[in-house]
Amino acid sequence: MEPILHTIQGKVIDGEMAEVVSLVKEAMQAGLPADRILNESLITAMNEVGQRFERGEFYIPEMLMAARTMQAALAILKPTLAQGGIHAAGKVVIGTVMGDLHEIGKNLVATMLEGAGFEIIDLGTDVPPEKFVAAVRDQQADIVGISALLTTTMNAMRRTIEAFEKAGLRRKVKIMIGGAPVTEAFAKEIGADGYSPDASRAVTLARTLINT
Ligand code: B1M
Repeated sequence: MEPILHTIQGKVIDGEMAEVVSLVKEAMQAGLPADRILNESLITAMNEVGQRFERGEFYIPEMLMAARTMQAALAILKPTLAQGGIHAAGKVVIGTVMGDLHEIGKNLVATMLEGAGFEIIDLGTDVPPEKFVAAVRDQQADIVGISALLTTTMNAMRRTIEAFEKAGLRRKVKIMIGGAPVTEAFAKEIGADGYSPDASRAVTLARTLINT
C-alpha cells in the first residue's frame, strides 16, 4: 500500500479531520485515483473503527469523529467520483431506513449513481416508509434505494416495501437495497428487486433495473 494511504487510514481512525483533508488533497495531487483513496484508506479505516467498537476499545464519540472525518474526505473525492454523468439515466429516491442513522454508505451510493447520470433525491436517514412512498409518488421516481446498517433496522426495509404495496405503487417502482448486514437472500425474502453489496455494483444494478 502507498504510505500516504496508510497514513490517511490511521488519521481517519483517529478522527483527525484537518489532517485527513490535507492528506487526501495531497494524494489526489500526486495522481492517486479517487477510488483507491476511498477503498484502500477510507473504507478500511471505517472497518477498523467498527472492529474496535466491537472489542470495546472505541465508544460512540470515537465512531462519530471517524465518521465526520470520513465525510469530510468524501466531500473532496465527490467531484471526481461523480464525474461522467451528463444525461439523466433515471430518477432515484434514496434513504436510510427508519430507526437507522448511518449515512456514509448511502451517501456513497448516491454519489456513484449521480456520477453514472442518475438524478438523486436523497431523503437522508431515519426515513419512515410513508416518506419513501410519498417521495416516489411526488417525484415519479424509477428506483427507490434503501440502506440499512443495523440488523435491528433491516426489518424496516420489509415494512417499507409493504408500504409501497399498500399504496398501490409497488409495480411502478424498482426497489434496491443494501448495507452491511443485508444479503441477496434477505432481498429475495422481502421482495426487493435487487441487492448490491457496494456502491459501484449499485450502479450496475440500477442500470439493469432501469432496463427491465
Ligand atoms: Co454504528 N454500527 N452504531 N455508528 N457504525 C455499525 C454499523 C456496527 C457494525 C459497528 C460494530 O459493532 N462493529 C454496529 C452494528 C451491529 C449490528 O447491527 N449487527 C453499529 C452499532 C451497534 C451502532 C449503534 C447501535 C451503537 C450504539 O448506540 N450502541 C448506533 C445506532 C444508531 C442508529 O443508527 N440508530 C450506532 C451509531 C453510529 C454513529 C452515529 C456513531 C456512526 C454513524 C455516523 C454517520 O453515518 N453519520 C456509526 C458508524 C460510523 C459505524 C461504523 C463504524 C462505520 C459505518 C460506515 O460508515 N461504514 C460501522 C462499522 C462498519 O460498518 N464496519 C457501525 C463505511 C461505509 C462506506 O460502509 O455503510 O457499509 P457501509 O456502506 C457500503 C455497503 O454496505 C453498501 O455500499 C457502501 C459502500 O460500498 N451499501 C449499499 C450501503 N447502503 C447501500 C444501499 C444500496 C446498495 C449498497 O442500495 C440502495
